[in-house]
Amino acid sequence: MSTEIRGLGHSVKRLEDERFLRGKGQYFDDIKLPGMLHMSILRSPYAHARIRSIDASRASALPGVVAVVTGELMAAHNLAWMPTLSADTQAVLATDKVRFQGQEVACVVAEDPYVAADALELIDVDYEPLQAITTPQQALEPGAPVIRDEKEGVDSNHIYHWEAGDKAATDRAFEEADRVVSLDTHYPRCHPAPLECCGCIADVNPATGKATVWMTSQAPHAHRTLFAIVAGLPEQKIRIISPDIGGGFGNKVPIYPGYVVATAASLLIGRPVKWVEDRTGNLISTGFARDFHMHGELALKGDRITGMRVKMLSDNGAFFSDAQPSKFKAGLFHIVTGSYDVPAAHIECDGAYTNKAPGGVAYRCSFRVTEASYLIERLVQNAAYEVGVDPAELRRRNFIQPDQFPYESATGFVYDSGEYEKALDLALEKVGYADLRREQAEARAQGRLLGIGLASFTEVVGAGPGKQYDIAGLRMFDSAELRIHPTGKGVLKLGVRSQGQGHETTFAQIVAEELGIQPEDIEVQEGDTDNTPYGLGTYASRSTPVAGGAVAVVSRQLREKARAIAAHLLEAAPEDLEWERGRFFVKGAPDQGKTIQEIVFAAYTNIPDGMEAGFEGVHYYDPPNMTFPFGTYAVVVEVDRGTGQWKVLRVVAVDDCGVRINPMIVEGQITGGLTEGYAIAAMELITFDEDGNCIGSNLMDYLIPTAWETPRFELAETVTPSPHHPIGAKGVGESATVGSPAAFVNAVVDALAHAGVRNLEMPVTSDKVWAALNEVGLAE
Ligand code: MCN
Ligand code: CUN
Repeated sequence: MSTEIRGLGHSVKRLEDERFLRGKGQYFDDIKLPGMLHMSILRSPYAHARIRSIDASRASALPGVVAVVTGELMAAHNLAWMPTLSADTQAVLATDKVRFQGQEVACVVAEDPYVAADALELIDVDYEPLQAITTPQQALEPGAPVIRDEKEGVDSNHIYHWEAGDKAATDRAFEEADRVVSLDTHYPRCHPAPLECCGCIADVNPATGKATVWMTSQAPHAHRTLFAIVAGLPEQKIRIISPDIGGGFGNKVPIYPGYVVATAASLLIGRPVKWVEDRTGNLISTGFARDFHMHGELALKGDRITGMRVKMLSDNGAFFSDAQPSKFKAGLFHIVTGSYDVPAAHIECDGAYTNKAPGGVAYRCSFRVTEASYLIERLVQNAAYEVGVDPAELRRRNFIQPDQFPYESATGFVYDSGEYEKALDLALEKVGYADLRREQAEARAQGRLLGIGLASFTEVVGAGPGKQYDIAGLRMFDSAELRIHPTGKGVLKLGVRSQGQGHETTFAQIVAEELGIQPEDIEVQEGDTDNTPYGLGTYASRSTPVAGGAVAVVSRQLREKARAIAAHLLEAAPEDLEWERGRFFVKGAPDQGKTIQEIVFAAYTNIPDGMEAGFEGVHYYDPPNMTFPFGTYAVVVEVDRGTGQWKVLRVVAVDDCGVRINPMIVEGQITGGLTEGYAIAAMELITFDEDGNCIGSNLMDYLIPTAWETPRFELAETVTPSPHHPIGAKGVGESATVGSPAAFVNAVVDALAHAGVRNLEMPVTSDKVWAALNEVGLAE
């Protein structure tokens, strides 16, 4: 018993990295099938235009071209439109109009990828350009051209109105307030831009009718069911394989037209069809993120927040395709009261169509928690300036207190656990807050501008519970199937799908914790729908809260079987046995025991009469609640009065995601998330000109940070277990991107706040800071 079992809390090196580091991962583009054809997509150059005609004859005549697929052909198979996860419809290939630049218009299927690309230029589309709408405000003006005029009874661009909270109580709080602090801000449109773009290989076998689709999917099982429903294919004849994925970040949750057309083309032609999206296609047409225009108000009595009011207008692009599992139109945006005990809150949300790519829920979002967290943390800082209390202190005075958990927020969430002050205090201590405030004052006296920004975020991750959260009716549970082979090593199959998060390591560690089998002895398999139990996929940091729960429960069930077998082997009563990790022994006689390996071997060779052979189990876990990770981030910046440039001096990040399975992987998640949060605050932005042309269609215009731009991060932790999760873990995959943008922006605003600056819009570029410096007379 000398080798330590590397269960929870061990920074086990990532088991999957062996193949990745050797360049031996298998991404969909590595797969080459005999007779495989290649598909390319013709995209609309216009943001809004009527299609008068499409002439594909020149393209079809190009040697090597096998087929040109148009909207008309898709319509003949009832596939020109598909349903979205937000109960809207989305064009697969345009028939009547194009509604955003980059929209899919036609596809070429050819023997060779270069021929497929060349043939695109030979497709003649006659467009009649229409006025493009590029903001939701413009979209809702009376008389604005109706983008979705194909929908019966639709005569405006308004998509939804949605409210949460108690309006009357909130109005009362504002009437009784002695101060109201407000902020208007836009969380800009940005893009997850994973290293690997999207794509698929569809292989419909003409003999068996089986459709095997390798695709970049964060949710292969749900996608299989949706394929079955949309295409009318029998579900057992669809196999979705999500192979290794080169980053998802939410970009690979939706079903894209490319997948649908490639599958239809393979079905019609009888040969495999591969579609590889290029970078521009990815940036201009696939799930973008954010684009929320927010107006927030806090009611204050003295230094206490007594009410919150939010009006939000969201830009959903041309199709309402938010891929999120709640019945709430704006996802989980109503977590906007954050870490604070806000007695009354009311939020009103409206969504509008514009001539931009659809999406909105992507990029480490927790389903709009990112926008919510940004708004409350910006507002609280401004409230501190107005009340004249230090921003850290105002937070402290308004936090939900540890004895208030489980805490029901004014908008209806029940927070599971939190110790906000502890995380704040640790961050303040690490960053040396009191000294920094002194330094800031001294620097100011010398004409230098230092800023200190805080964000004490609370997230909500881990959907289900199934009765509250579903995708197209599919309840948000998740599953684990564990099978240990006779030699005591085995396979763990999951319904989720890692895109880089390290599942092959962390989920094996949960088995190690519960059964005492080393992580190296458990192979974790995900992504193949014919080979894994049903699950809803990996997004919104739900894998650990949900699939992680399933792994713990199935392991514990097997441990009970192990007890019965051990009792048989030791000729003892099961209740007389005691468990220590990896071994059952007779109480009071520790040398009389059987290791888990001996017990598993017996499950195949020497079972008691009446017991089923084998050592395997499956569990479908429906969590009783979400988990609510939290933390405090502190950022220190210096602003250059001559240029408006700002430089990050320190970033201290305290995260609490409950019990950490693998601290190294958690730190990796936080480091990546902070990098993305910094990038969103500082440089990442997808904009459009007035004709709806996408500015940011390539990585020269859409700036993502390299190691060079990325600041250094100092990480720390507190551990407040989730009381309802089997191993006390909360999700962590999105926290840093959710929490950190406000900390960065707060820091820059803080540097200028003494001169009255209260807002800077993301991305906070030097020209915006320069303008602010000039406005308040601080420019040099
Ligand atoms: N973990 C842990 N202890 C905890 C919580 C998590 O050790 N208390 C580990 C997990 O076991 C897992 C990783 O940290 O190996 C992330 O876990 P979790 O928070 O459950 O998130 P998911 O696995 O569901 O991943 C989704 C999340 C999301 S929504 C986005 S967006 C994102 C992110 O993960 N996309 C990523 N991180 C990413 N990291 C990489 N490399 N690539 C992406 O596409
Ligand atoms: Cu919204 S990005 Mo993650 O949930 O896949």
